[in-house]
Amino acid sequence: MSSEAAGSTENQAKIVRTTSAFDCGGRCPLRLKVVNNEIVNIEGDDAPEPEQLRACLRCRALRKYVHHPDRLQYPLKRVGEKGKGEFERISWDEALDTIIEKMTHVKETYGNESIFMASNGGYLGALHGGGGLFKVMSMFGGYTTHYGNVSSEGAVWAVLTQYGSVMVGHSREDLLNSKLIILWGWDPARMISGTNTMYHLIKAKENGAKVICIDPRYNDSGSLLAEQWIPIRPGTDAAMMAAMANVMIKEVLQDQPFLDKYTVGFDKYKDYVMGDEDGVEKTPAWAEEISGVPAQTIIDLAREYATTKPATLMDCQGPARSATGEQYVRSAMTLCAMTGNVGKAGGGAGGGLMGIPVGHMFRGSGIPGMKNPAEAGGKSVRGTLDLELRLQKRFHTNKMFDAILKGKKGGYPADIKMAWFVANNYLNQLGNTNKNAEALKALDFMVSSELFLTPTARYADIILPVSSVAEKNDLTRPWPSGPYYTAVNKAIEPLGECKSDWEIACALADKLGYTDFNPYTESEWLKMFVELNPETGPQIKDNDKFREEGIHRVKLDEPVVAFKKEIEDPENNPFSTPSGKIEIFSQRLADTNNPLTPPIPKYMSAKEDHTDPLTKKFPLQLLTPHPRNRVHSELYKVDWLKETHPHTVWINPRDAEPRGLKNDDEVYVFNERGKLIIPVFVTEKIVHGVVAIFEGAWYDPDENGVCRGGCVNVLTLDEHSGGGASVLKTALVEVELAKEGE
Ligand SMILES: Nc1nc2c(c(=O)[nH]1)N[C@H]1C(S)=C(S)[C@@H](COP(=O)(O)OP(=O)(O)OC[C@H]3O[C@@H](n4cnc5c(=O)[nH]c(N)nc54)[C@H](O)[C@@H]3O)O[C@H]1N2
Ligand SMILES: Nc1nc2c(c(=O)[nH]1)N[C@H]1C(S)=C(S)[C@@H](COP(=O)(O)OP(=O)(O)OC[C@H]3O[C@@H](n4cnc5c(=O)[nH]c(N)nc54)[C@H](O)[C@@H]3O)O[C@H]1N2
Ligand SMILES: [Mo]
Repeated sequence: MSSEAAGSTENQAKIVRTTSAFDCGGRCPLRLKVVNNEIVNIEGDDAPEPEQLRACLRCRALRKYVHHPDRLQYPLKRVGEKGKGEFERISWDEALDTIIEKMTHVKETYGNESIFMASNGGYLGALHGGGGLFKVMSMFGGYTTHYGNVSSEGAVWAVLTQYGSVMVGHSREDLLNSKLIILWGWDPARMISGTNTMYHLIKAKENGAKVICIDPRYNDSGSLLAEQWIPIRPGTDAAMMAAMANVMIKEVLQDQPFLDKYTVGFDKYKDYVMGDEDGVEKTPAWAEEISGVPAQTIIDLAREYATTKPATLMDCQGPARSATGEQYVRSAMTLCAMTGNVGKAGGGAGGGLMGIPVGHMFRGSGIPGMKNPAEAGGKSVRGTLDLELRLQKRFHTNKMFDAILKGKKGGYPADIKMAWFVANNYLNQLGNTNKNAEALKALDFMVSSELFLTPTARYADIILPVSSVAEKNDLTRPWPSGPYYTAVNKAIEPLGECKSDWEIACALADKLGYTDFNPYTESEWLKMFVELNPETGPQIKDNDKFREEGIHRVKLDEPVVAFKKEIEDPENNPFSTPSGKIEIFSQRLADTNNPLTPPIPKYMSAKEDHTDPLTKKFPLQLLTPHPRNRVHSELYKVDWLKETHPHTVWINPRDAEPRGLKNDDEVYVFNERGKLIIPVFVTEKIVHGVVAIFEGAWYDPDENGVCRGGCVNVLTLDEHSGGGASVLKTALVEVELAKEGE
């Protein structure tokens, strides 16, 4: 722990240099001022430009989260109906004994596969996160879990198809080398995407780069940086991209030598784009009809992108979290190759993930894991693009509640009796929340490890209170770009009887008699993680200094450029695909013969997009962006943050007027899955035919089933795309004025 004396008038005041561990797009270095076990003030990084990593509004409000009066401080058992929120304090012994009794009963009666473990990114530390608990459960004989990164599976699947690698990003200072930056469904002013990203985007703009924003919403980054906003109908990007390819091919603007040397299958994409494959040429006029983007705008952008070198097309994960999301990412990567921008400084490979292989290693470098015995057997999933193989022992993440409800009869690999939710609020955060609530009611036994009584935790039989990031020492990681490493330093003693997930795992292991579960102290573990990690080991020579400062900045000799060596020296550095090249056509996909995952990228329509006949009943497409003032549903309780960004539904005046809606009216937003009530924000910042509600507001159903909290997932689908993306951005809704008295 780091502490500096801070003046004699404030008794025992200390400054702790640390960071957060949220599942956020950044990682802010913080200085917490602590008096009498209370954080009284927060300041950000004090490094000079250009290294300074300026803290965001969420981290600046951290003390209101840590010390929130609603923080859970003691183990609880449910005494009322599921979901009603009536709980009674119990001891840790009673809580853990009850859990062990139920685990043992399920194991003996139904088998280990009937225990479901759900974990996500609520806490991204290396030691104190949920990993330890998963190890205990493996030692206990195993469990069923879920597959598919809820954030980015569409993008992950797409990059593995085309590049064979997830490291598709450039370090952010390379933006200064770009002449044209296309923000295609990417809004880093809000979702951050690396704490230093906006700084470098602003510098790039000052440096003369032109910035263009393509998004159904005039988003925060677009309004700050862009010279042009191109509004687009959701789910139609692959059509616009195919039309851009059409223009480039017709005007011979593509970088043919690059395509010949580094890619396979461009001819097949060309056949699709020129209409030789299916008789439909993918012209700008064709794409205008689908996407709503004027043909001339598409032509102009195609010419500009093909002739301005170097240029970077920054696609992201959001539009990929949709019914055909991987097609958007694959099409974007194809344009990056057609313009010869892959592997070049100031260029970009697309691929939506933006990670660089620096500052990446602390998550998952934690406790040595153990194979889950309940997943033994089955066909190998290594290197496969066939989702079915990945789901032979697991549930798809966005299907976990359907699987709990339907079990083996519904075609899932297990019948679940008991579930443990660790560091997630999935009832609220996955598609189709009303159905999710039914699934939680159907469980025989449920545990939640939480800091707050979240909508998910309200259904638990036992709740275990978890310490916050200010109450432990750990290592965390910047998300996704670095280049730096961060240490979490303990600022205050745990509130009440809170324990970290790791401490809970140790206590459980102890009661189960696994005596060798935790052979090291906290500081030994953390030191080992740094030393044994092949990346940090050689970098961080002085662990004490690193912990004291809470950060180690990596000095790069030159900006990191994805696939630089593959492009500069292809003979010695093939791409990690079967062909060793960028696979615009994928034989692996051709072999799976799945119409949802064609071997070349294509525009495809989908259920609940703008072409669905259901639009007659529910005519508006629903966007669900990530909230500026929260991390998903975390920080929801913090009043300071609530004030910065009132929860509303965005609607275009052309859609508001015929419905008789004006600003601040309370409206219902609904479809066949659910209904919520929310004030309306009438704005031209969203395209006609589309509405937006930020995800993460807490589910709060009234007696009529109307969600008073405005949780957008009462409206979304619990489905996945062909490549495994959670379909959280494709849904149709209607909006109407809420009736008086309701
Ligand atoms: N403040 C804040 N930052 C966060 C998070 C948070 O909750 N709050 N969450 C973090 C996490 S876990 C993740 S995964 C990332 C997510 O980051 P993203 O996935 O990038 O974020 P989203 O808000 O889902 O979507 C980005 C943008 O895509 C636009 N969009 C939606 N559909 C389409 C489409 O069909 N076409 C086009 N062109 N654009 C479309 C949206 O309007 C939005 O502006 O953010 C991280 N950062
Ligand atoms: N409609 C729609 N839905 C979405 C998205 C979208 O774009 N649209 N985005 C999706 C994405 S990208 C993501 S990543 C998911 C996020 O889904 P979740 O991970 O379920 O969302 P969070 O709200 O971050 O929930 C994290 C929970 O962990 C708790 N927590 C914090 N620290 C700890 C800890 O140390 N231990 C334990 N046990 N708990 C802790 C917090 O209190 C919080 O309740 O949401 C998805 N949901
Ligand atoms: Mo995410």
